[in-house]
Amino acid sequence: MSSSNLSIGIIGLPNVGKSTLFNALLKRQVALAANYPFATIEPNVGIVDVPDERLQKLSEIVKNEYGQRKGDREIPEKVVPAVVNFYDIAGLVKGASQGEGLGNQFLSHIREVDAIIQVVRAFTDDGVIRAGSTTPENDMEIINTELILADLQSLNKRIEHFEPELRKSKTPDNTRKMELYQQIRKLLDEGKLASTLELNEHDNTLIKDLNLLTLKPMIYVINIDEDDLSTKSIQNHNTIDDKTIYLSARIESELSSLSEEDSKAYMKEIGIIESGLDKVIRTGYDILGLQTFFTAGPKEVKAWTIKKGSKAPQAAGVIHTDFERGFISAEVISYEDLVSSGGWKNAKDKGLLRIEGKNYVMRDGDVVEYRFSV
Ligand SMILES: Nc1nc2c(ncn2[C@@H]2O[C@H](COP(=O)(O)OP(=O)(O)OP(=O)(O)O)[C@@H](O)[C@H]2O)c(=O)[nH]1
Ligand SMILES: [Mg+2]
Repeated sequence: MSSSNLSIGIIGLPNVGKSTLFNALLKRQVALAANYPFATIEPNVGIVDVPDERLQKLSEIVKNEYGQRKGDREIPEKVVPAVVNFYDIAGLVKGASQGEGLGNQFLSHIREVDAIIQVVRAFTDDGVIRAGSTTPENDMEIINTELILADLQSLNKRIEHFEPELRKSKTPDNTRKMELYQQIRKLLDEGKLASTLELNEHDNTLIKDLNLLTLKPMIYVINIDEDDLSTKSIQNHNTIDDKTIYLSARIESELSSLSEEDSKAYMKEIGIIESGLDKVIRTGYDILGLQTFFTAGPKEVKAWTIKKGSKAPQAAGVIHTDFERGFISAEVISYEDLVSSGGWKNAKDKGLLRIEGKNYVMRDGDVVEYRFSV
């Protein structure tokens, strides 16, 4: 899946801290990537590990079962986390949908990503110019309005072209398409994001080619003052709204260049409970509709990424296409069961290892071994 990593674009008004956040993500990656090749595809694209404590635990279990070392090699030889691509997209200004600034170019960059992080400025710094907005709420409105206007343009164009086509070919799908176009246009006209419409899988495939910006999953990162961190991060921790993350991009940037130990001590000092970056990455992974399964052995402990709802053969196909074609069965144990048993041997004795067939729907944290024939 590494060639087709899902990607998250960081968007927002100019000077809100997008690049500061992006660079913090990359710095963190460089600091972590001792045993994993760090890759920047382009200056503004970074591949970032998804933090997952379970990898560490699984490695310990593998060590217990297979021994600490084999010759001069440590076991497991490799630990490979799941990854997500982040894109640092230049600032979007009011009027972008009308070509203001580098409007169309920015919007086309946003079109390429699978999900969006919208950075909103809530820090005060007279030294940093605010581009066209005075409050965080206003920031969000400006950005969302531009996305909505851009989508309205695509949609109006589409409806115009689609009308004659529908007259010629009134299939159920075509009729449904037009219905959806109209419904979404109405929402956008009311200033709402297309993502507020609940769509089933089939509806989604019907309108997929429009590649609407406001249909993409989005989270807000509120870039707050250092002084507000302790209160807000606690509030945030308890909030049910998991689509909003409060952090200070500047502090995250400082933290990401510290050793793990120093970073923890500093976090404690300023009252941060959880790394803002970790939260950004995990939430991003989650809104992309992704989940993780693991393979674990002496050679490699690895987190694999699949869409929620994937079945066992599809998941096998992420490892290798042969695995999907020749799929026979999957030997599955949940991460929790494996940890509580302390290893496969015990788990097997307790009857916790399951053999699952081709209709098994994968669960997050499944530890899997595939049987296949080619
Ligand atoms: N005080 C404070 N300043 C910040 C924070 N985050 C970013 N800045 C400053 O704001 C300025 C702009 O930050 P960038 O990260 O370059 O902003 P950007 O959103 O990438 O801007 P564009 O790429 O121009 O759209 C820089 O001078 C940063 O140092 C923060 O959390 N607190
Ligand atoms: Mg920038």
